[in-house]
Amino acid sequence: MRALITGITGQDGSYLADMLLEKGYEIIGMVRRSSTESFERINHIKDAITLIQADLLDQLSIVNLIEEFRPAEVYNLAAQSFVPTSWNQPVLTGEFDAIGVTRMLEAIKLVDKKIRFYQASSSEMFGKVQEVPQSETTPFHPRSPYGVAKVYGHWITVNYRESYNIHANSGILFNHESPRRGLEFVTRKITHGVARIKLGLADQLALGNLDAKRDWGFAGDYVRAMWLMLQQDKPGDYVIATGETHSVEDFVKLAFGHVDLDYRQYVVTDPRFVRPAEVDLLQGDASRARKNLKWELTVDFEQLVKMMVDADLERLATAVK
Ligand code: NAP
Ligand code: F7E
Repeated sequence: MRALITGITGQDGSYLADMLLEKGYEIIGMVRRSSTESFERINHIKDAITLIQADLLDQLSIVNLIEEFRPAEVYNLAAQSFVPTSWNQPVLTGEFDAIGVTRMLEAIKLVDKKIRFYQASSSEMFGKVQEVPQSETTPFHPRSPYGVAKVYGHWITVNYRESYNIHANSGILFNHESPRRGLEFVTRKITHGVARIKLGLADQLALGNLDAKRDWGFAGDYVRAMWLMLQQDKPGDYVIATGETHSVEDFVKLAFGHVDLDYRQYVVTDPRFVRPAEVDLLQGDASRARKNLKWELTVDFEQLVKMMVDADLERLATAVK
């Protein structure tokens, strides 16, 4: 089996590549051209995979890539994925996260409609939530240009499934984290901050809204759900979530507590990290995935927080030696 992964240098792409390699897949990774290559998350597997340059903005580069390698499965994980950036670069976010999905689907339609497709949709589509918990039938009300673009990506995936009978799947994934999470996202910002404070490298951590609630899971569990969707006879839409919700403050408390520190002595709030429109509460209902995909979690909230703090402590301790 051959799989194409866009966004292979990102958090999810790297975990998905690890898992598919273990299953014996041949992996083609799509990377965009950059003057400095940063393959930190896939350095450990780079000799086992094939990296090819193409870009979500360039239709022909995607068609050529799919035509040359004829993958059986395409996982479209590439995106501008940081919500605050989407207010500063709304047009580019739309190009990548909305129209980019159409470019991927058009390439599949042109080359081979039998190729199975996974689209990385997001709980940010629920935004100002219309019900709690959120499931596949909950109406969308996105609160950022990122969320709006992802709604387009979701519906164009559904549309190519219905119009051309393509095995096109939309995974509506709630927040998922890991030691490979980008440093700007709140979980990693916290665990990296905790490690720096514990090692005496910093004495403060500036955050935005501590009251926001998220349904946080482990990225390794979530990439397994992506693969499971593409193994089903029928394509579909699936919410992937833990079903639990916790505030940013809960995460902070647990992370500092893990290294015996009282967060109230270190955390300050900074209006620069507050968003123009917030998503206050996310909590997913993954019953369909558990039933149809037999998908299960292996890491709970507390284990996730501790895993991330320990990994940052180890990384920083090695770096300062
Ligand atoms: P990430 O770490 O930010 O990775 C994003 C990836 O997209 C990187 O490999 C990046 O490449 C690539 N990329 C961005 N623009 C591109 C372009 N124009 N052409 C080609 N590649 C491009 O994101 P992630 O957390 O792994 O998330 C993976 C996907 O799931 C994203 O679509 C995200 O929106 C979605 N999602 C994430 C979560 C979550 O909680 N993590 C939840 C729901 C949905 P560079 O290395 O070159 O920047
Ligand atoms: O923010 C609050 C912030 O940036 C979570 C992406 O993977 O998940 C992610 O989007 C919450 C928000 O993730 C800071 O206001 C407080 O309420 O970690 P985040 P996100 O915006 O939920 C979804 C599912 C995706 O699809 C996205 O691609 O934390 N918060 N203080 C802060 N957030 C950040 N980043 N920094 C702070 O200092």
